[in-house]
Amino acid sequence: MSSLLYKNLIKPHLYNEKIFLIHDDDTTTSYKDFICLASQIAHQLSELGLSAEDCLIVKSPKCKETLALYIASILTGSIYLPLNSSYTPTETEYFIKDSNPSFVICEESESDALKVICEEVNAKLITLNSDGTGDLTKDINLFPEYYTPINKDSDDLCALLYTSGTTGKAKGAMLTHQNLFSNAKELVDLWEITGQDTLIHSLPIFHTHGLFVAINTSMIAGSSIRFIEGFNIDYIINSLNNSTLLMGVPTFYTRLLNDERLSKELTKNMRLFISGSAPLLRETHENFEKITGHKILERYGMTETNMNTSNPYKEERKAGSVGKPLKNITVRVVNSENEKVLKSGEIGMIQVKGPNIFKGYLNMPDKTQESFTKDGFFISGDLGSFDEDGYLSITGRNKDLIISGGYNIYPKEIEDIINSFDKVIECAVFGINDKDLGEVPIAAVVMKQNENDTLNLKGYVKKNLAKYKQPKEFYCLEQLPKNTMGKIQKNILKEMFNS
Ligand code: MCA
Ligand code: AMP
Repeated sequence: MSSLLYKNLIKPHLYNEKIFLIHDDDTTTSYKDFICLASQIAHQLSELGLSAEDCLIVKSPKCKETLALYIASILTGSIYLPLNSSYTPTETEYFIKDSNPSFVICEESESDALKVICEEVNAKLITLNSDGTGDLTKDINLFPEYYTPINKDSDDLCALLYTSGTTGKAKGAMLTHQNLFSNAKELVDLWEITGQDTLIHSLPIFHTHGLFVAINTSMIAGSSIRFIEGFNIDYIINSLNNSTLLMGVPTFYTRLLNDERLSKELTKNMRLFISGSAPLLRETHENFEKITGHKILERYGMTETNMNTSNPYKEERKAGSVGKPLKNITVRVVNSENEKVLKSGEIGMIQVKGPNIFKGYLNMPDKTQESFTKDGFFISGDLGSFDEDGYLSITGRNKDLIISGGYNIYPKEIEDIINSFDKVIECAVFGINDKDLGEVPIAAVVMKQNENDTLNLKGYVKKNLAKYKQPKEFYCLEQLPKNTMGKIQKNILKEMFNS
């Protein structure tokens, strides 16, 4: 019995002495030792009262122990909820109250701020710091190194990942063992990932990309991972020689292209460069090929669906396209008004169906229902078209979303914060082009008479929002452009500020 993820990610490695993680300081952790650590953490949390079906919030920094919490969650049958470690306490409060966890793991420096919130929902707060110290690991060696896994059906929940809709209110996407396993297995087969691979892992591990795409595929294939804390260009450049795989957002590739050390020679041992989470410019694709000889493989996914399409490994990888639907996944482009399936070349709404699609949004049956068509397709909110060879291109979005360096930013959430500042009448947050991050958010603000107080406004925003969501600039305007219905015209603002 056990679970699909246990059988495929954990069990094969119980006695595997092979290197799993290569750390920044070049020390290593074997698969066997990593799973022992995860098992000890599972024992520790079970002893403290974690049960199968409980929600486990993990907001600790990227380190071996944080990753082991994911595996401990699979062992204990709990529901793993990773959170961006840079969220402010105000942002975190919403997730804690909405998901009602029994445990919250955070850095020591945050525990005072989160304590009161955890008490309100009766969640236990445990600390874990970036160097692996904290209450979680203090006496970890006292616990047994084997944990008998809890049985789970394929359709049981395994993880809860928050993502926002057009309303700006974050919704917990419920993901099952089947969703995660089927998708990762398909990617392993398609991208031909094996035990010979070494992946450069420089993404955060609280999103689909860095956690499920990167970690699940590596563990299924038995690959090694260079587990880097953040995007460290020197470390990455130095790793290219003795690695085979890189998974990144487009910013990784534009930053690599800006580095004079990037060359054919440096990347000759690399097998595959993969990009996703945000649009990869055709120009980046082409320049990368010119300098390295490698064609970046672009794929397309969402939190609710994992990966939907990918360019092929062996056949043509097209610049500007996110490739073809994965095996067993149906992707169609429809006319949003009459639901008619469109022909190649015609642009419409992208809809997806398959074993990868999530179970629904936590405690939001209406939102869940609205997100599916009558015949069971998930409505992505992305616009695109197929070409004659069956390759999909994303041409736009039907949702007010800014993607900055691969992080999704929902303007409504930022506008709500700015509008709650007492000197603001109204505002509009929108994305402008940025060479490094693709897009960055900026704000156009109408202040009350004679109250041009952007300095205090910035401080207020800083206190309430994670760094990546904070507008890079605040512009005070006398009024915002509006249409006859009174709706703010963000397209005009974008034109005004996109120099
Ligand atoms: C950092 N900053 C940002 C971002 N990252 N601002 C806006 N957007 C960002 N993404 C801020 C920093 O706080 C800093 O502010 C300044 O910008 C420059 O920081 P820098 O050190 O250059 O940035 P970094 O730390 O190197 O980070 C850039 C990054 C990072 C490596 C691109 O953002 C990143 O890892 N992005 C990946 C996100 C991801 O994993 N997305 C997958 C989502 P200051 O200078 O003022 O201090 S999953 C998904 O989308 C779907 C399902 C899918 O298909 O994969
Ligand atoms: P998330 O909120 O993290 O689930 O973000 C999913 C969204 O990221 C998708 O709906 C797309 O809008 C966008 N996205 C992901 N991959 C790509 C890609 N390769 N090209 C363009 N947009 C992408």
